[in-house]
Amino acid sequence: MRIITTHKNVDFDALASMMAAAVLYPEAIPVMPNSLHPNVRRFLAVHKDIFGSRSIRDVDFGQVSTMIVVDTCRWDRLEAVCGSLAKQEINIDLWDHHPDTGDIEANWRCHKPMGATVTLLLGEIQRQRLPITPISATLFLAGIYEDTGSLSFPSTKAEDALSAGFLLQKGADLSIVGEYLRPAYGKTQKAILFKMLDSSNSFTISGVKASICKVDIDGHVTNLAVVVDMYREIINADVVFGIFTVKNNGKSVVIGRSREGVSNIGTIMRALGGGGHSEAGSAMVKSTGPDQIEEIIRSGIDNYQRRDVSIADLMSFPVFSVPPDMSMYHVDQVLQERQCTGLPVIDEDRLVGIVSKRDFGKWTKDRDWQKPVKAFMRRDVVTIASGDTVEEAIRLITGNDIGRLPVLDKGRVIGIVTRTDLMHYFYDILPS
Ligand SMILES: [Mn+2]
Repeated sequence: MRIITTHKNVDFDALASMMAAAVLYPEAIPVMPNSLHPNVRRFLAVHKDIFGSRSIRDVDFGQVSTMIVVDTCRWDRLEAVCGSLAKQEINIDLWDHHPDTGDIEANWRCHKPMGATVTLLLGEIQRQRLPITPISATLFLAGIYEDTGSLSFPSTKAEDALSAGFLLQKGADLSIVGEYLRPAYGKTQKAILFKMLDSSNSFTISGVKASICKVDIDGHVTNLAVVVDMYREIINADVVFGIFTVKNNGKSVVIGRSREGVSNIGTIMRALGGGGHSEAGSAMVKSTGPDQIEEIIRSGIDNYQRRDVSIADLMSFPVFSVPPDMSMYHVDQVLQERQCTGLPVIDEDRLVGIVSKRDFGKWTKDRDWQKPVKAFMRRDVVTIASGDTVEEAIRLITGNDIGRLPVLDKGRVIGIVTRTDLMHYFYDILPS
């Protein structure tokens, strides 16, 4: 078995490098360390299905023949269980940009000073002309931006900037990159924050503590979203909006932030021609003045109903299910036919378990294929009610590390919500 792994407390460069390595070594399995940087955890809560990986707990290290190590060159930066490999006769490929030589003795290495490790891997991906998707390009760009401070750190190399250009050509989405990285906060941003605090205007609508700030700005200002985040933290409101109007052309950038489950910023921003999700969103408004924008926002907060988008709007149906006595061989066929990674197990309208591709890894003997699915399914199924919120679904999927939630209505399964459905919601491509 060939595995790809990286350092503990996985950051965006580490995650991006693992996934870029997966492009270069298609037969190797990315293995995720247990500890993740909070930004990466938040990113994977939504993108886990796209960037598939195996948890380090599920790897039999005795079976590893090759390990591709990215973004570190030291054993003590890997999860402790990888240490057993140090004594085994295995082949190691290493990709790293850290200046020290480290103690991992690789059979082959690409180890050079570079702003980000993923830049090294992207060099090879470009050389081999391997295809990458816009979503991968977005992750790779987040890796470069994180480790180079958006190409501003002195460690940045020309290759990092060229790779960033290449990724933008490949469709990398800067708004997603910005959403997940903690961006820079400089003098201009600080001045705007002070203006917001000066003109702070808080009020309560339908029990929600809200604040809308109208601020004039001189021209394009980056990272206004960070300013709005900080403003919300300082004044401790549930919902805040910044309306930033450019003095010479009258255009406004509108940015909204909300505490979880309090409002739906995305709906309000769509009314202004922008977009977003329940907790964050933005719009660029051309022909409406700041006072009128404020009116639209106020009525949007007022109209908000917590069940605006419910699980019933997101779920997939009809639900394909299997009976508990079906053999694993047939279950596997159904999974392949339906092109899904898991199925509920239903016995006469009653949900009795759930089976996922993961469960197929539990046995090694061939005769297990003939055993019924009930011998392998998970019985403690986490479910959600059709009227529940998207936030609740995200909490359940992330908290339980599961890929799908059967949706129940009066005890019957009426749909299923997968991590992919949630991702569509995040990217604002709700089925209408
Ligand atoms: Mn790095």
